[in-house]
Amino acid sequence: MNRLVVVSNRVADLKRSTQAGGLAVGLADSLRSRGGVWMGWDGQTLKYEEEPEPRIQRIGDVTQATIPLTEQDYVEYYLGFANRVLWPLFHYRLDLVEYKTAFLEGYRRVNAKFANALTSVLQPDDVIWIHDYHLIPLAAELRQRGCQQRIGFFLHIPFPPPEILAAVPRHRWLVESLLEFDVVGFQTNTDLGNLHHYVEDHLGCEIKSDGRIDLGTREVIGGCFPIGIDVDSFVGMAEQPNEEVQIEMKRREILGRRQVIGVDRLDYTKGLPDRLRAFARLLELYPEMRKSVALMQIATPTREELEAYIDIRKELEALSGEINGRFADFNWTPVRYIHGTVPRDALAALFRASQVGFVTPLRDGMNLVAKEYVAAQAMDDPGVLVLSKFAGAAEDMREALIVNPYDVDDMARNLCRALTMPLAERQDRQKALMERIREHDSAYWLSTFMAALEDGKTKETA
Ligand code: GDG
Repeated sequence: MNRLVVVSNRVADLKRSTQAGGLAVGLADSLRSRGGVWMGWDGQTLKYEEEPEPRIQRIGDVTQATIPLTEQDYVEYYLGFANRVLWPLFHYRLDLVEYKTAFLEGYRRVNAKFANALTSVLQPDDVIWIHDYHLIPLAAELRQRGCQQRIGFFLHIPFPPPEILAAVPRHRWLVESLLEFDVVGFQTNTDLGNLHHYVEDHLGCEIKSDGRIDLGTREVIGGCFPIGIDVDSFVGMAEQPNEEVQIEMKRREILGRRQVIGVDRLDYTKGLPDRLRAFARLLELYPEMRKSVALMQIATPTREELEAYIDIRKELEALSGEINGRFADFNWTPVRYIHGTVPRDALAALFRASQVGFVTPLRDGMNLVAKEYVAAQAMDDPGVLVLSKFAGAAEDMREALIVNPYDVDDMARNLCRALTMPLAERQDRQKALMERIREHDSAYWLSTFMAALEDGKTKETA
């Protein structure tokens, strides 16, 4: 087996249990199982003239190699091109894109730094797996430095249709950079289809029947590799007694109250304002639900330096206050809005103690929370997943109640359906969903991507 070298913007803290964010969670599960090297930015900004050598640290079977960035890199590459251009663009939010040439320059500069650092760590038989939108030009940078190893790329977020992508300057350069990889992986068939449409329409390339993109001189494997979770480990966590959550659950049982739960990074793509409005609409449309159900929304702080994130935070605080002001009673608070981070085992216990998992992003690559909610349920008395049709997870998790996250009434009706669903139907849906998340778990994600990267095998040729 070749040594696996993973590269992503940040490396996860493998010793911490409060790590939020899908890439960190998904990759940590996979790398722990296979071992290898993980390279990324260490989160620090320093002043330096000469690029420092990567810092090497060994944790179990994983060697982490990290580099610092400068303040200018942070502003132009991370806050700028990655999070003011690519993140909104790839989530179909052209209204939030703020393109600047300096951002693009910062993006290219940091990718060159990553390539320099990586070159010092690489061995001839390594396979390299690069992650996410921060590092699209990295394969081209590595090839310029003589790197001959196989290089794969996985996009954790959606890939937009050509009509949206073509609105940003240098879109052709971006896609051509993507095609420098040997394998380009997406979460869903929709995302893969969007790349295929772009290369056909804008580059005139042919797409082969197995999804390979024919560039004339070489072929690129384009594939769909839905990310998953380590199901058994999450089931184990959810089954562990968590005293604080259990006391809280007993109190709710005595009062005959159910809980709807939402857990997200506080991001404008996650559809949080309309989720809260949908919960308020439930209380309006079905007054019998008042005092018998509450919404717990955990919104984990993220990218707090950006205006769009400050705005969404303010909007949510105002909305939850407004809903509570309107509906709360002296002994019932309809919305519990938590702006903070919860340990992973407590999260698992909270999912298990909640009768509905409410996952309504406006657009999401996959959404691991949907899979975690299902993994956490008790099979004899499971809760119900209400899931946005615009989450990548909806392509596979068809037994969830699928909703339109822009339609507040549709979400309210489905919440009511979830809260009143008979036990037998809940069990049937849970069984089917559990089978699906077990089939497409983190080990499957790793092995199918590796088969494509190491052996050139795709689903069609495997
Ligand atoms: C990106 C894509 C794709 C959240 N709050 C806490 C916490 N979390 C954990 C969740 C889950 C992860 O963070 C979030 O993952 P998601 O997949 O839901 O979303 P993104 O962070 O946007 O991830 C996404 C993913 O990458 C993987 O490819 O699915 O579409 O956007 O694991 O449980 N964990 C803890 N405390 C919190 O407060 N411990």
